[in-house]
Amino acid sequence: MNAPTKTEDAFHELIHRNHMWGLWEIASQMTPQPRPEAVPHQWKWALLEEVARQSATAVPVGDERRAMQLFNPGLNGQWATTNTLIAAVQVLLPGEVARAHRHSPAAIRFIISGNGAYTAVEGEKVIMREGDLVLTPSWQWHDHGNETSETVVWMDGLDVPLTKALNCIFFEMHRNQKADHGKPVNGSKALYGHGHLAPTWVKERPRFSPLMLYSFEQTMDALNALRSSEGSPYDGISLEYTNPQTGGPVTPTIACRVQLLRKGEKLKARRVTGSSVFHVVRGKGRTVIDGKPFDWAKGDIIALPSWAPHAHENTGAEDAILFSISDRPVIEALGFYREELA
Ligand code: GTQ
Ligand code: FE2
Repeated sequence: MNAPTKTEDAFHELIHRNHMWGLWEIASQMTPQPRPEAVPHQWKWALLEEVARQSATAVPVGDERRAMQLFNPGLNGQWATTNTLIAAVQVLLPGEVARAHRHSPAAIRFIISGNGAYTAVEGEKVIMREGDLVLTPSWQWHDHGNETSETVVWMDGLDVPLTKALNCIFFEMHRNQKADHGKPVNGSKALYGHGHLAPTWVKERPRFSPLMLYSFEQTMDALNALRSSEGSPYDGISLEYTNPQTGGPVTPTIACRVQLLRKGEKLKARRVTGSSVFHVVRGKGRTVIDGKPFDWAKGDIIALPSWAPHAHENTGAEDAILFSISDRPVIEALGFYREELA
């Protein structure tokens, strides 16, 4: 589709030999609409769980984390779940520590199973529980540790493909296994985790949310409080995790959402610019993407490319809850956001 058709007369040979192409040869790349190479794809929990289980004995936690990176089948072996985002499933066994490091790509974690392990972010030990969202914004030192007796599994989400495309990848290993954990445990939640009430004496305004832990308890309280509202006909009761100082997205590049699809709820189809990755927190349902049904259940992870028409439906006997990450902050900042109702 994107390969130029070579017209090899003397003139075209001259320009090609000298690293030039005529616009007339490549104009088909200026497509009327986005044509992502990434495809809609689903990783079922039965598979992810089996891989997570086998990974525990197959690979140690060395300097690199035991994180299975989900490669989009349409992206030819690139480190990418969508064109801009990577999702992974990470496993940390009792007693393990994943070495401290920092990188320019931002990361988020959504805890799938296991309670009480920690990610230390720039000196703050953040205790992770099932359903929590934990941030590791750009260039923040972080190490993970599991001082509990149960294995912990979480989904990572990072903007690695975007950062790579911009040629802005930086990475640094810490000289120590653990960075210093000098700040109070869950300190950012104590300071910033009060919804619409933010401390006035704090003068720093980082580019990312200063709150590192968004607890599942608060998420469920909000979803339950709103469960009898109408919500969005496209997204149901859909809530964005926000920066408590600004009300904006949690990081400049990655937005996080959680949405409740009530029993029997069938949402309307739509497409938007920008890509996302969904993770099923609870319940059963079906998302039709580009006309293809994806039946999902707890633990599944689904890649949704830009501009693909999609419609969610709860097909189970209970509430369904979806967590998702997207590149929407970038799309909006650049003026590229569009939506089209199907
Ligand atoms: O846990 O810090 O899936 O640095 C990829 C890169 C996880 C992490 C990933 C990372 C991490
Ligand atoms: Fe990392």
